Formats: sequence, C-alpha cells, structure tokens
Amino acid sequence: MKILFLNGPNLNLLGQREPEVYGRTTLADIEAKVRERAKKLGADIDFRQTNLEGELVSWIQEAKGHFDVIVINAAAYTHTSVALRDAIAAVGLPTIEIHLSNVHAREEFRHKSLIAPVCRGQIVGFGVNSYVLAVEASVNVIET
Ligand code: CA2
Repeated sequence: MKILFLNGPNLNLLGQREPEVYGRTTLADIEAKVRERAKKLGADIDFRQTNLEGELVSWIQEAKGHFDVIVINAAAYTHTSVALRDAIAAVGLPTIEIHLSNVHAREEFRHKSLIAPVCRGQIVGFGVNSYVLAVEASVNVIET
C-alpha cells in the first residue's frame, strides 16, 4: 500500500505563522504522525510540499503506477485550480481531499472546492487529525 501525501502553498509555514488559525504543529510534526499511523497499518508514505501549482500537477501525473492513493491538502489551490482538478481526473487514482480547518465554517470563498467533484471524499476540520484520518481512509479505499 503506497500513499502519496501532497501539500500545497504556505503549508510549509505551519507552526511558525498564524498559530491562532492553524495551531503550533509544524508540517514535519504532521508527517511524523502520518508515518506513525501508516506504519501500524502497513502503508508506505511519500510526504511532499510545494508552493508551486505546476509541481503539484506534475506529482499527480507521475503518481500513476507508483501509488495506490493520493491524499491532497491543496491549500489555496483547492479553491482556484482547474489544472489540479483536471490532473486528478486524468490520472484516475483514488484521491482524498483534506483540510486542517473546517473550510465550510470560514470565508465564503473557501466553501467552494474545485477538486472535490473528482475526489473520492473529503476530510476537513479535524486539525492534524485530518491527516491521520486520511491514512485510515486510504487504507480503507485500497482494501475495499
Ligand atoms: O485548512 C486547510 O488545511 C487549508 O487547506 C489551509 C489553506 C487554506 O487556504 C485553505 O482554505 C484551507 C492555507 C494554508 C496556509 O497555511 C498557513 C500556515 C501558517 C501561516 C499561514 C498560512
């Protein structure tokens, strides 16, 4: 079982800026929690972050044949990127959309996800645990 975790723009700032919104946990802390859960469930993890939309598109395209599931926190690109949506649809790998915050309880522009219709499901609003829950959802998707 191989799961590709993709993180979009500004998530490298987690734990360093706006702790009142996003908490004090860093992306490295999140990765460690994901790896811990994945190890227990027997899954391999690749965990990446980029601020570049095109890099996310390339990573999604390259995932075919190498990963069973993609988990993506596309950050702000969630709400803007037709390119990401097209890449997810084109590659056809089961993809799970995640967010730390409950995007539906925030500004209206965050209520719309362009990638949601081409994803298997969404996990939003559980903070760091959204990532851990995504490991469990991925294993479930692979096994069923
Ligand atoms: O809740 C999430 O996980 C989001 O994907 C986070 C994005 C936001 O644009 C989405 O609407 C919801 C923002 C990530 C930026 O992270 C920062 C971390 C620290 C300081 C500033 C931004």
